[in-house]
Amino acid sequence: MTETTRKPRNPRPWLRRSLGALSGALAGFAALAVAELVSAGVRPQAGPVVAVGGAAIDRTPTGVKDWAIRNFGTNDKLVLQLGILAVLSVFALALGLVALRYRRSGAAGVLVFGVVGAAAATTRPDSTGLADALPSIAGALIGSCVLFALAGRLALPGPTPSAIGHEEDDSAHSPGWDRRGFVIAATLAAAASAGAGALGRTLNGSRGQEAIASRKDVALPPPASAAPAVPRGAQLRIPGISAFTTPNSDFYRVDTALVVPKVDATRWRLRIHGRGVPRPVTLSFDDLLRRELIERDITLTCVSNEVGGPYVGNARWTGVRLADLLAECGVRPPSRGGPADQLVARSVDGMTIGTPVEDIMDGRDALLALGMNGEPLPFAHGFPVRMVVPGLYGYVSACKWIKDIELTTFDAYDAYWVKRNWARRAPIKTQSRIDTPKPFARPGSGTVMVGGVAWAQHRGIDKVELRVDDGPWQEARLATEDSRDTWRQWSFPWRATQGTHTLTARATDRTGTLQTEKRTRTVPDGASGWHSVVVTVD
Ligand SMILES: Nc1nc2c(c(=O)[nH]1)N[C@H]1C(S)=C(S)[C@@H](COP(=O)(O)O)O[C@H]1N2
Ligand SMILES: [Mo]
Repeated sequence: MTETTRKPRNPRPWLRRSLGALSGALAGFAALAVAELVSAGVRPQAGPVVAVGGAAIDRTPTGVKDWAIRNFGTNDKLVLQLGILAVLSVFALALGLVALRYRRSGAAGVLVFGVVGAAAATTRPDSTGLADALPSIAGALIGSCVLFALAGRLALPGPTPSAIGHEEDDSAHSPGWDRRGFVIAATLAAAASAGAGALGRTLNGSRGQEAIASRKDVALPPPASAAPAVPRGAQLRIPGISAFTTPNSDFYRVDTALVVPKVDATRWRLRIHGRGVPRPVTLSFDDLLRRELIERDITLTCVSNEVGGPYVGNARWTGVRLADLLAECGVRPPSRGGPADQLVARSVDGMTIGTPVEDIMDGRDALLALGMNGEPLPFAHGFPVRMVVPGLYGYVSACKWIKDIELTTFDAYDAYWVKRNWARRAPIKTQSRIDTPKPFARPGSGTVMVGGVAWAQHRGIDKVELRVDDGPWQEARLATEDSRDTWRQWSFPWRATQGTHTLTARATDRTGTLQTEKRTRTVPDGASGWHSVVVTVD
């Protein structure tokens, strides 16, 4: 009965198709694993997923980015990378199926991804050159070979003389393709990829040892101008209220870096140059340490913080007064005839952040910060040096991993976020937040302590009021002010009655300006509106 057919046998087409898809997946896995291994020899940032992810972040429309930050918070980067892997997987499976029929085209398809990864890696702003293309190219070449080899094992014997001969030798049990060969090749590919990937991971993980050692070696000298101790009354004893000083481990993190830059402080340099800089300088980390250091409590806020959101934190920063440094370089603010009104800070990862020169030089404590809460900056917060400017949102003031300061004008240059629809200038809006009770909490009736924080950096907080439902505004008790550059805690003992209630807070700053009720989105210059919390008293 089997002798009648001379067509190639393929009694289980679904199995062959599944194995085709599996071949694609294995090719993708091999490509990523080899890319990981090669990136350890180049730079971890040159890996295809990180590079494509970075390129995607830079090209994501502001609205989508804002949505991602709102919905995924600090996990937005993880979600993005998982998304890229999911897309890659779909294409890998599809290429595997293509390769069953068109072996060369399937294998060539893998190369296309190498080109995409290489293009992304070499055009990243922190790219160090063509070497950044190597991980993607090497990965794609190997992936392509894997797919070609595996698809070869799955090829049905065609009507070539050798194939016909082969077929005649075969017993009726043969699937028509090289099952044994496939299993061996697939196992080998998977094992080799896993090995390469694991090795790459380990090597990448152990990179940056010099940077880690350089951070361990930093001993911050005592500041010439220490911050006064935080007044005891600045920290209210209310459970659930934000700590006055945010511990480094709890401090919010917002940046575009998929891999936290690890900069070796001993090799770090900062260049200050540009328009109206008659005496440009290049400074080392030790140069900064030898200067007079000051220590200040400053509350940092992200422009992407929604009303009631978490992207605000207060730390004790140690650093060099940027205004003094600029003055030594001969810089004058616009109000004293200086030609540059914008200071553009550049980071090692290609971020650009533009700050008004006038604000930096108007007497406020704009810092090149080296220390955060008594230790060298954590890597995630900008080691070895970052900017901190009281009163301005982070995206226009707080460049992390800074390496270059250029004086220019707002007319001549738009920094990273400004190119993406955010405002050129962005002073922090007066805001207040209810920390406790939490939304939808169910406190018992009686006195419920309502508490939170309010901020209006560099203006200071004058008053916080609380409203229950549509009742009258009642003045909250304010904690002692630490400085007008920091947030201020507040509390209100609420005599809670049974039922569901809406608590609303609002602040007034020291200029007498009341926090506006008008709700705005975060784009272009920060969210506004009053924070409300709904609770049910049992
Ligand atoms: N190099 C670099 N610096 C950066 C950013 C960035 O993406 N890259 N983000 C800025 C933004 S938007 C904010 S709000 C602050 C956040 O600082 P933090 O992560 O230490 O809280 O860093 C600023 N500095
Ligand atoms: Mo931000």
